[in-house]
Amino acid sequence: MKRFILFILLAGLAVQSGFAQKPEGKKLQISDKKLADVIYVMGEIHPEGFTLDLNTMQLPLEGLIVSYKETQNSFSRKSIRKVIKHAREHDNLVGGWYNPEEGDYYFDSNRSFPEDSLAAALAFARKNGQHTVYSCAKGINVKSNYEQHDIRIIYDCDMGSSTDDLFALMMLYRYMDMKRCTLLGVVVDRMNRANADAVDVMNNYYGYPNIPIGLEQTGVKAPRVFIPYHNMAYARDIDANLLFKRTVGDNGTYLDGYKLYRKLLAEQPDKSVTVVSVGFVTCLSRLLQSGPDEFSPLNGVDLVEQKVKNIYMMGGVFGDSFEHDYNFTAAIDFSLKFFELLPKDIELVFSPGEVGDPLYYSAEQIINDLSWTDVHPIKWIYQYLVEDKFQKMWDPLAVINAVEGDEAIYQISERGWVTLTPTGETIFTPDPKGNARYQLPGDSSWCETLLKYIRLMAIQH
Ligand SMILES: [Ca+2]
Repeated sequence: MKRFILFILLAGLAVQSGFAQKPEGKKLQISDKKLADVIYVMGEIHPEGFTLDLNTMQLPLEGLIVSYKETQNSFSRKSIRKVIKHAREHDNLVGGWYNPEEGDYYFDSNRSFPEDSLAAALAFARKNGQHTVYSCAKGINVKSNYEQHDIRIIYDCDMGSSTDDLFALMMLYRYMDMKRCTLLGVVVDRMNRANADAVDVMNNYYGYPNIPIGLEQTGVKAPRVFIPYHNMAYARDIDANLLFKRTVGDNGTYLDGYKLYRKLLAEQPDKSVTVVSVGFVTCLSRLLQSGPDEFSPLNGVDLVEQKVKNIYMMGGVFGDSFEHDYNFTAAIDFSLKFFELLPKDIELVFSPGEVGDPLYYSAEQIINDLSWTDVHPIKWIYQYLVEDKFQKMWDPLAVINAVEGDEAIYQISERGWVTLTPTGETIFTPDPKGNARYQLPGDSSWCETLLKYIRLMAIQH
């Protein structure tokens, strides 16, 4: 019925304003009263929210939509005229949504930013006291209402094999752009200088050239490599010039991974550091086994206990899957020590493989999303090293969880304790006092939304 009413209203408008034969570039002349009727019915048809372009009377297919503060709290039909007035004086965009808790419709005047200008859209949203930015192209909301410099992250990855480590790192830079976290440092737990050099490339490419990098010196011997992109840092163009800038360069050195942990942790306030571990736990294990040094008089266990708040880990098998976890089993001796020594009051949230398994980011999508530039470290991999493949987005799920929190996006298990067996099984024992929880797999629409979110981040530049 409501759709029918809207059709009548729009048909009336079309006749009245020559909508059907609108000459290019000519704006519609619609009375505000008629327009208010249309907008109110739009609200009823799209209780989840809508945006209407008053120039074209179309719903925009692209753009990051943010509401203006001036039309905040414009609810119910009587407020629409004021909203229209503001929109006409500004961007000619009107939005609306239904608030079921208050049983009323809200309307606002909106501004649109290009889809690849998320940081600018979020800054505008904060300035205007708005909680979310809506991406028309992706159909998802991005939270915007706060800055979180106090989320201090150390990112610990096995760079140099699967590309999800790169995408997770890309997410962290984007979150930094959005002022949602502070990346204290990157620990590379897969041995080989080239893997740390790849992080140096990423730091520079994304505008954070001075984020410290540590590199595992005595970790897993010759682990399996899925995509051999470790030579990315040395890629050259046809004139033999290096493609990517670096800070550390060929002559610089990297601290041993656990040493960088010690240095960074010693500098931070107590119980303030979040570790995102998406590779082997070799550096974490060596950190826990370390003694006092030039950075801290504390031993590793005490230093971690004092400084670390929580750890988000890509790993573990808790659900229906019988496949053994890769990250823990590939470095089983280190992993067993890690589980043995980790102080019991440090919060652990696992992101099991099965949660990220359905998030396929195809090579074609990746190249397409990075079409804003010719030269890009991740794009280079898909242009020259792999063809016609996809990457499952496991690692970004730990990053998103660490930055966005435990409730907003994920379904998380009850509390319990996790123990690791010598064959690499992760055993979960429920206990309300336990320090561990794990992400539960989402349905297909959840997976789609998460992949869209990662892709929205990838197009930012
Ligand atoms: Ca990884």
